[in-house]
Amino acid sequence: MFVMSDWVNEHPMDVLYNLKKDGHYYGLKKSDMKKAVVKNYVESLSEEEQFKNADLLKKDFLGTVWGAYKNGNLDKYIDGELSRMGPMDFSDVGYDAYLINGKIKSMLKNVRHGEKVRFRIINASASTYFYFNIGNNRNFKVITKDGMAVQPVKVNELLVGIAETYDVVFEVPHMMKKFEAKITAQDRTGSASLMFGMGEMEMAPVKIPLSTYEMDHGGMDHGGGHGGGHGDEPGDDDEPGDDDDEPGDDDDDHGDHGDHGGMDHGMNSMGDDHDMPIPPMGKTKQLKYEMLKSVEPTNLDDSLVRAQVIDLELSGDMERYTWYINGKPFSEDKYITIRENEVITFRYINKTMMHHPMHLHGHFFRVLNGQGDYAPLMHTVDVAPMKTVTIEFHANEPGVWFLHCHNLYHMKMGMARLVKYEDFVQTPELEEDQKKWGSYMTKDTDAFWRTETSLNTNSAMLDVRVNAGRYQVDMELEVDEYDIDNFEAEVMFKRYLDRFFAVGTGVVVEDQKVYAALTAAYNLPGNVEMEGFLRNDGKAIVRLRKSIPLVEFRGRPIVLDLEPEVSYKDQFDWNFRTEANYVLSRRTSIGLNFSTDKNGNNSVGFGIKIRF
Ligand SMILES: [Cu+2]
Repeated sequence: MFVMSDWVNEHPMDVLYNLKKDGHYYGLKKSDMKKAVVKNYVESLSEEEQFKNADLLKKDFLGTVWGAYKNGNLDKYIDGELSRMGPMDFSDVGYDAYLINGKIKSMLKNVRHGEKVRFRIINASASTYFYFNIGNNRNFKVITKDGMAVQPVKVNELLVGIAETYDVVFEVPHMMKKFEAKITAQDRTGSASLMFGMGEMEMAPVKIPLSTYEMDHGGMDHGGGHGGGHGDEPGDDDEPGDDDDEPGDDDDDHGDHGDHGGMDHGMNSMGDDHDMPIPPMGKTKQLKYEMLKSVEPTNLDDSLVRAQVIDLELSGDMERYTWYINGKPFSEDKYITIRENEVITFRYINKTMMHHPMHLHGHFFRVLNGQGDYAPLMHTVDVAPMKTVTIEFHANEPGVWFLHCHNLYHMKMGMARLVKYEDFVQTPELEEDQKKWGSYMTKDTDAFWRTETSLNTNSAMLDVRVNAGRYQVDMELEVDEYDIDNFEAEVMFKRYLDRFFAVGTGVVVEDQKVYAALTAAYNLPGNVEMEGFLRNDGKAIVRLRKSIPLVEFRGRPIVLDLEPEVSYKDQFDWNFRTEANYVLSRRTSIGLNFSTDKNGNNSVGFGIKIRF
């Protein structure tokens, strides 16, 4: 048994609270962890290799503009901003450890050379995809997927989605060697190892964390299925390592020859029985769904009625951390109704930059991967970023079945449905259960708050946001020059119509008067927040807000905020505020601010911001 999991030193509900405060809450922690992985790797190299690999230490993991420019990815930063998609995102949570059978490092005893080891790999993590490798990219055979037999296929890497399972068979070569079976979190913030065999150590290659806008050329594209016409998507490159002379090909490594062929550097670091990593070789042959072929035909009877294809578009919103199917969270659209004895086809269309492992209870479904009658059966299918995957199954298990993304934070925040057979009548017990437990399945309408306060030499501010699904209350209080006559306040109650657009109403306090106001907010391409207000005294206000992470300094970003505002009542008026903040931690920033207006009132100050 090879159970993989992720571990965080916080209560999972606190993790969810943190993500609701800010979808990128764990950005700093993940950046620190990636830096540690790179540092350990570089330090383990010989002096000469350290010199050659010094550039690795300059990788940007915070997504700053300067970092993107330095790594040659400025165009990708701009594209990400314009499309409001952001960079490729491998995980939302910063974990403290990754585990195999509950351990970071462990040893599998009594494995002899020449024996076959069958690993039953189960991804039991909350929200982590794992790479699986053995030794120096050695081949192994995949024989089941989700417990269903597939025709053996030889690869040297798996990318295992949450809730996916595989059985793989590894034939231990006749060599005096100990092998590392290694899992690496897809975001490459950490790994875990299980050792087996006897003799000198053969470690798996280290997966160097990718900088924010860097593409993974190791074949991260796992989903595929029926391509969605995104020919230039990352991972579509011709797969490296397809040639037959790759190292570790177990057809020709009986004996002690040829097993290192193709390694270009780092030979000297091999063979030490401690944490000496070897360089990644790029020679990976990762399992793709297209390679999976059922042992038995899985085709469904032609005489069965085929229901209309059901499109399930997967999308989400990192700003308010909500996840949707067809634009709606679970609370707003609970059921997908199907008819017994029909062939049901779901087409998952991923509109996000994340992987979603889509899991259906009560059925094995065919994944239409081009293998015709031998399409493999699964209970969980990975839908890769911006890809489309089609599944079908025979509706022969009347009931109400949960269908959900198995990233548990996505599930909790709405990426779920109930698949209900049309004529199925729930037993009273089931109905009772649903009432009792249903509210635990998803939390997408729960209220979550966040607060930010700033104390500056020239002003004080307090922002409070309470978000509950589509509803949000924003409160902003501000005192300029610590003069109560300058007190300003806005309290707005908003409803988000979609990911980008909200309308609402509220009150505004300005110049010691109180006004009622209507508001509309829209996130413009380029991730510019635009907000308009119409007050009951006829004053119209339009405000823009743009936040730009400029540059990294000692592992922390300096963020520039721009906030121009124009208003009209009898005459045009404008003011402009800008801040540069150095983010010290998740909680605290220090910064400078400058504001100016049409009448030439300038103000400069500095201060501290605290988030909680
Ligand atoms: Cu998901």
